[in-house]
Amino acid sequence: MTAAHHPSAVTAARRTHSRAAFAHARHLIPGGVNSPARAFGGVGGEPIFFQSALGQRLTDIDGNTYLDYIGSWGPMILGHRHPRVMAAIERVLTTGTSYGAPTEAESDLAELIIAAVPSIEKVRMVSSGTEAAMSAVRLARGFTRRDRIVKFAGNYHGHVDALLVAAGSSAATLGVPNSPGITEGTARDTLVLDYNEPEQLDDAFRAQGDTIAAVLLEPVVGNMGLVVPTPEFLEAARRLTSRHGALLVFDEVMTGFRLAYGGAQELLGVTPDLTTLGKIVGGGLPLGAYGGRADVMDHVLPAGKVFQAGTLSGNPLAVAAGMATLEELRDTSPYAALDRRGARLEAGFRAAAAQAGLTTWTARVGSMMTTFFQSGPEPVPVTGWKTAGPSDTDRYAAFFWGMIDRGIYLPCSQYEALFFSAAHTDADIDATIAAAVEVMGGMAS
Ligand code: KE4
Repeated sequence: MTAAHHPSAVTAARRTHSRAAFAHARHLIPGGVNSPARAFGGVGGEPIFFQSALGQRLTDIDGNTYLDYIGSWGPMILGHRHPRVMAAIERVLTTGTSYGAPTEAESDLAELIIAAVPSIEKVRMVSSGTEAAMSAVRLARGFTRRDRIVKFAGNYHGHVDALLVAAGSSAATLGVPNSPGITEGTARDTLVLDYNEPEQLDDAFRAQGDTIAAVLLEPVVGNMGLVVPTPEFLEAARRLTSRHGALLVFDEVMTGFRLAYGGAQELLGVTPDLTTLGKIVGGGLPLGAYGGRADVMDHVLPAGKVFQAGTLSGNPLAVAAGMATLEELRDTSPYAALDRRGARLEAGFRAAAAQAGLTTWTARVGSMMTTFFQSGPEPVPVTGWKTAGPSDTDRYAAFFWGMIDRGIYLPCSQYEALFFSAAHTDADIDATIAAAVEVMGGMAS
């Protein structure tokens, strides 16, 4: 279903500069944006252009402020312009921002990542989550000398050719499961199964286990909206990959340092062979990473023969922002407070939907949450793309715009998780719930 247009009538007049900026941008940049997730395709209307942010708040170019529940799609777990992160960046501005040569700071960040993430013995830095996923896939194929990759419908791993098949995130929102430009040859080596259906994994490994290089998954899914794995699913993925000599790869670009300091794998108690990271690990600057078993990572050039490279990989500015962010998370451990506020927000949204007589399914882990709007009489548990896909995206769009009218900036797609930061206060959460009560009340079927 494509979302009907729900431009917020109440405040559209307050976003005249955004409208003009968008009209101008579209002449210069495809779709007027540098990433489709920002284009508001899933909620109709036009994207809002921003000029600044501080803590939990964003300010658009018309001067309107919003409580930020995207946080740059995950990186801003400390809130925008955290003093410790800003100070670290300012220090680098006095020395140099890129050398194309090694620096000690990269080893310091590597040590921090290795100390934090249970599965990582060695790590390589890159410049995005996509690059981390692309590199991990190539490494898994090079290490196992096998071709096939297993991924799951509704999981998104960046715009990697081999993985842009039935992807979640903006690809799912835009209803483009297979992007033009992906060759048959590429897609042939990617097996797409259903998340949380371990019997499909059993069947795949029984049929072709000796051709599978890796199973790649989001250990808690953000990219079809939030979906939690069942223990049986993760157990099957770990057991079957071990038994058949394939690698288990956790894509923790979203969940890394978000759900716990050690990521989803610390919470779930499952140790993958490789982990990809992004977003928080760069503190909002361009930095991704992939790491894991040393015997696997030592196959990466120049230690081994699997090629991977990057001009700006591990650059001082991004490393400084990442270091400061991870040190602050290590020193302050905001996770219990994030979970407490998350529980408050979850209870508030559930109660608001019940009060309005709306059918919804809300899923949450820590400070990641999604309320799925559904069109049936009873809530349907969302366990994978088959139950996420049929969500009522028009209803979600109406909710989104109603919240925009009240200064609450939620993800511009039903198939995304919201994030909130350590800067969000109890009062912010309560104001968000109050807004949801009003908006959902006005949507009552
Ligand atoms: P980037 O290349 O965008 O840094 O990371 C790709 C990626 C990989 N893995 C996971 C689990 C991810 O969530 C992402 C990127 N997430 C999207 C939001 N769902 C980023 C927003 C965007 O594409 O603009």
